[in-house]
Amino acid sequence: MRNLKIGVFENAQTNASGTATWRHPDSRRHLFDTLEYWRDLAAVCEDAKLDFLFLADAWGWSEIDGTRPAIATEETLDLPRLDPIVVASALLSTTTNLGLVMTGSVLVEPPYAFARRLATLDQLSGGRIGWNIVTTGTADTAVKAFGMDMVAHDDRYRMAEDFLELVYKYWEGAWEPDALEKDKEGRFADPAKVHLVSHKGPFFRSEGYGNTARSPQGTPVLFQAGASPAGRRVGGRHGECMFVGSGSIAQLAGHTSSIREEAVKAGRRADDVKVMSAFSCVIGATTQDAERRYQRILDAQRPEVTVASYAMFTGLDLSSYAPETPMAELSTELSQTQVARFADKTVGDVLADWHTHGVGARPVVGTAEEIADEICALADGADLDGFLLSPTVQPASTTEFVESVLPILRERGVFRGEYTEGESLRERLTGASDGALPDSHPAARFRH
Ligand code: FMN
Repeated sequence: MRNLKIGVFENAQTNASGTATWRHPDSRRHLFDTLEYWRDLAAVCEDAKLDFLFLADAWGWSEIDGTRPAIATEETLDLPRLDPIVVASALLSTTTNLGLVMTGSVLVEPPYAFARRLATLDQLSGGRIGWNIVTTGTADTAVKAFGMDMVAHDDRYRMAEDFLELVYKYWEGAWEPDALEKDKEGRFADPAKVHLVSHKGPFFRSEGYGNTARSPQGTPVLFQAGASPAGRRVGGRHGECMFVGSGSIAQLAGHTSSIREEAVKAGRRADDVKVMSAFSCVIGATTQDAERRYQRILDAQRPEVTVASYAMFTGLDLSSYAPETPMAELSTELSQTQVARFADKTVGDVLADWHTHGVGARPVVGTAEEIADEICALADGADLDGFLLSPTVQPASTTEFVESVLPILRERGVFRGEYTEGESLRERLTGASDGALPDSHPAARFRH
């Protein structure tokens, strides 16, 4: 019997993932810039005993031939957004068990400062923090904003390896877990348990003491979602939870086994990596009612977003190609996944329906029972550890899922009724016996 992990995908912005559903009457996403939106959503997730709320992120924007298209602003495809780390910190005091997972970019974040910010969150949350390691979608525009040169796709993954080694040294090695004594009759901390860190890598250098002492988990739970060969290698070596896009049982089974193979190649166990698939659904009282509700979501969107939206993820202007051009002829230094997944399609095919799904797939549309069946079939057929619920209209999609699908999953014994698996996010997600990374993880070698 599976014990599914379930998180909710969000972005601290109005639209995400290439679709633009913000005009839908039930959407409250335009209120993403209010604390109430996040507090209420986090409360729904925590009351439902979900594993975590995930805050995705990007730094750049949509650009075609060096110009930001007007429709990107009119339909708020990319900007404005809020900083997910700050949003997460605002939720620390409104939640007690819910995991808070956020994207952080190895391309633009300074690793020493980033290590301190995540350790602070992990400390104050009592070990509920996860980090989604990204090389950054929209890297082409983000680098301009940061005054940097563009870094090629696979070099960004080499940067990731270097960044990770540096932050591991601080999180795992700078302060031993029992360094703080806080003894007013004796001393505050034991100098023998505080270590100087030195790192000279191909991209990053640092020499110093940890600005923060060891937090409950040391290293926050490591999430990763890179799907290219370079991305999967980094994920197999470092990821504890891998996000994969949605797809058929056969597609997902292929992703899951290739991720587990990468983990084994890196000297870890196949199940050291938990695989969670993005999952989107539209629920109705009957199948026909669900189809009608899905059509209303589609009708709320302007298909004209497609060119700007696709360019945001890939830097490619599909309107500049003949519609019959095979997608297999295109290449990008941005998200290679968003080109490779259409290898059997033409530019015209993608132009015709990208706006209906964006980086995701068509949602599963049906009754709560049908959706629960699909979740169980996908988990069993593709060896998945869980799902990242990717809502179409927020917060309604999350509330409907929690109220109608979750009780069925509980009845079938595949989802928890209470938070019982330990205090930290790592214990809950990976079954670890305490909050620390296992000794088989590459970060463990930096411990004293
Ligand atoms: N990329 C980002 O830049 N920021 C994110 O927040 C982010 N979240 C993701 C969440 C999920 C569920 C998935 C499947 C992917 C996400 N990605 C995000 C994209 C991946 O990290 C990765 O950049 C993308 O799959 C392209 O990888 P590739 O170039 O290795 O193919």
